[in-house]
Amino acid sequence: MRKPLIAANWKMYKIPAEAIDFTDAFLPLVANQEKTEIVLCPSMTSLGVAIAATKGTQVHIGAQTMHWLDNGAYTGETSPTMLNAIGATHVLIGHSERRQYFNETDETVNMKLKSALAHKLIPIVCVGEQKAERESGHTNDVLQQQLSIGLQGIDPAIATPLVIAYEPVWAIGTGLTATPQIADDAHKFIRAQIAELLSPAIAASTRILYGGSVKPDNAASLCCLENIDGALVGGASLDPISFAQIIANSS
Ligand code: G2H
Repeated sequence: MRKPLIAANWKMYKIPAEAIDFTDAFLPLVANQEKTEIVLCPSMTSLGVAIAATKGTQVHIGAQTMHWLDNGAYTGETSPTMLNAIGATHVLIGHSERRQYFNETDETVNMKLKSALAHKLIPIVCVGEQKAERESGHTNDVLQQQLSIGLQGIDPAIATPLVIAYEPVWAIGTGLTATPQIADDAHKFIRAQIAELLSPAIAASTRILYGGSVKPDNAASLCCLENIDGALVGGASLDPISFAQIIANSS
């Protein structure tokens, strides 16, 4: 049985005071929500206040990225040990905006994933095809490549916390959403790849989230499908009421 997971990706929004305003409004709305794992991924400067504000609640805090090394001369980077030290529990890896604007590759995704698992951070690895790749019929090739490199050399013995987010790039922040059928087909393909690359048991327990213009009114139709175990939500997670509605509508 896979516990549904709904994660908020706040991207480069919300200063610490705004993060606190959010948690003040949001926590009472999800106080009785036991069925879903809820994760907020604020920017680095709001991680600390979000962790303090959610302490003792069932809401977890994750980072939007991290370096794979524990420390070193890497100006501007944040390490897994730093995330551990402040109490972050999850981390997004390889979001398409990181791949597009910050040169992240399947190889760096792989190094980050290994590091996150070794540091007991729950990794949410993002994959997904561009519009042209879908239109030319190459969606599965792209997913296969992202996963085979991204998951290369992962020890199945420590891979159980792995979470994958399928985010078709053409649906991110565009208002376009994959139809439930498109999303479920992609998730099914991803699960089959995980079975091949890691093991059938890990494939069966891995949560695969959908991301890309998830809103309160489309959450139910996406999240109720067999292979969809939750959502990674960008724009609609910035408002506490809308994000709480997505969680309620998905369960
Ligand atoms: C995809 C998603 C969250 P949005 O980037 O990761 O954002 O819901 O705004 O499309």
